[in-house]
Amino acid sequence: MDLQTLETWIRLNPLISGLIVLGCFLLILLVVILYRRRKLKRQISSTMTMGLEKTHDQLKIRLGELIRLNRDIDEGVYGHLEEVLLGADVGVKTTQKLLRYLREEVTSTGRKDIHLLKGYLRNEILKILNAHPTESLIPKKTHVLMIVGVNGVGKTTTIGKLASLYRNNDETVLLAAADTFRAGAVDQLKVWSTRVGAHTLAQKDGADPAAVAYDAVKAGVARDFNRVIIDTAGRLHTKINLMEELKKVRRVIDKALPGAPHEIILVVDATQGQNALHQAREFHQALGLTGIILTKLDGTAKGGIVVGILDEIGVPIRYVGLGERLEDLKPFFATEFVDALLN
Ligand SMILES: Nc1nc2c(ncn2[C@@H]2O[C@H](COP(=O)(O)OP(=O)(O)OP(=O)(O)O)[C@@H](O)[C@H]2O)c(=O)[nH]1
Ligand SMILES: [Mg+2]
Repeated sequence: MDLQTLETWIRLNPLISGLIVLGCFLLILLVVILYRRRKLKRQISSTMTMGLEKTHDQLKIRLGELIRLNRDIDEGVYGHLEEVLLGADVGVKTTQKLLRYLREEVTSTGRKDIHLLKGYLRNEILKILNAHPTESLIPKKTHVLMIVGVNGVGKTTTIGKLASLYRNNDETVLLAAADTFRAGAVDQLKVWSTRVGAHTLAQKDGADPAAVAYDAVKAGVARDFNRVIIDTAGRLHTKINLMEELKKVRRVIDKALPGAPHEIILVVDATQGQNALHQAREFHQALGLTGIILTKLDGTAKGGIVVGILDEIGVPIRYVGLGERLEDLKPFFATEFVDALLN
């Protein structure tokens, strides 16, 4: 068909040609959406896989040794597996639970082939992780997050990364420098703030942290910010009790905006192993955490701590830190985590 005939045909059949154009447009749109979704999924997976490389490699070696023995799953295998899980810092209690689940599954299926071990383990870990799902939160108009944790775990860095995620979502973000104890903490937060296009509210070093938090929340509401993120100190003068101070900050935030903070998130350093678990327990008892962020998973072969913390504390893990770059904070998805660990 030459161009002229096509023109005549289109003129005579406007409805059909319109529908064909619309169909082509929808098809292209669908292809673009699917491509972008795949790309996003791949990006998330690869950072997760890279960040968990040390734990993954360690598990691969240890489980590989076990599988090469080519025997049935028996008491000896359970014993070896216990060592492997404890070595990955899953923790005593959760390791016992995993072994119990495993025994139950092997008995109920009657299938003891050692080559099924990884698949079984995947199921049991997912059972534990899915017992405390991370529900997606609907943010409040001015959503206030209070970030807590002992010194050096990565609070301020994580706040910078979180702010970046929100900014990428076109949200306005105010960072409150309520760590007034450590010299340089305010400047560190300001650097992050500038880098990601957020705003900062700070007073001078040594100011009352609760007063900074109060002012920030009031300013956040008055200026219609979508997010207010409060950075806090991880250590105070020995005379002052950290938990009491943080409770005071929380009370004062509630006075500035009733119902806030909407999230109290604990940051823990995964390289600290069982110590991270103790911290999570202590902070949860004192403050009632709504979420946990585990940082520095890239720096440890003991990423099993994620499973132990979620199982023992029962507070959802919101994000994991997988490196020092801005894009190295990833939302936590159980299946993706287990796949990065075992595949
Ligand atoms: N490898 C790696 N390093 C991280 C990660 N998160 C934070 N860090 C590093 O941890 C160090 C401490 O981070 P900060 O954000 O200053 O920790 P903080 O909890 O605010 O420390 P204080 O303010 O002293 O209580 C920095 O060198 C960060 O770059 C991570 O996920 N992976
Ligand atoms: Mg800090």
